[in-house]
Amino acid sequence: MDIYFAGSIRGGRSDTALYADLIDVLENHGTVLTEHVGTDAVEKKEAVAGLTDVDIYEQDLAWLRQADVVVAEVTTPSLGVGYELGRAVAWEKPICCLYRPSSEHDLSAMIRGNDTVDLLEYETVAGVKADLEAFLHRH
Ligand code: 6IA
Repeated sequence: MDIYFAGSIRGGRSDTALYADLIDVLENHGTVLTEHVGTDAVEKKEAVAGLTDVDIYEQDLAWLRQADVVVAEVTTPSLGVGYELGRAVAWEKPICCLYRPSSEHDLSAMIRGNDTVDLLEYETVAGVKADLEAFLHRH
């Protein structure tokens, strides 16, 4: 199973360690196409590799098209994640969004209001692991 994991990059990197832990869970169930989202200093590494924004956009869209499922951590609001989710909805990909209600950010109505998106509200990776795995097993 090819899994597209989406999480904030330029929207803010305060949840990077959490993304890495979620990616570890997902990797037990398939191939995570977007491991870099949980990597520290992703922006610096990609700048060093000479990747332009056009390269990143085209590669990410190709991976999103290829993915069997999309999992997004949406607590830190991100334009890029919102864009990816809109494209994934249009392509009728199974989508699971993970959101931490204790955060200072209220979840967008564009996510909460879409009943084709599975929304898991959680506080810890250990606490959401079983529900996340159940989502993966359904698809
Ligand atoms: O708007 P954001 O940057 O927060 O968007 C984050 C989302 O867009 C993630 O789910 C990624 O899939 C995608 N994305 C945004 N930026 C990148 C990126 N590097 N590399 C890979 N995926 C990205 C940007 C750094 C640049 C200085 C080379």
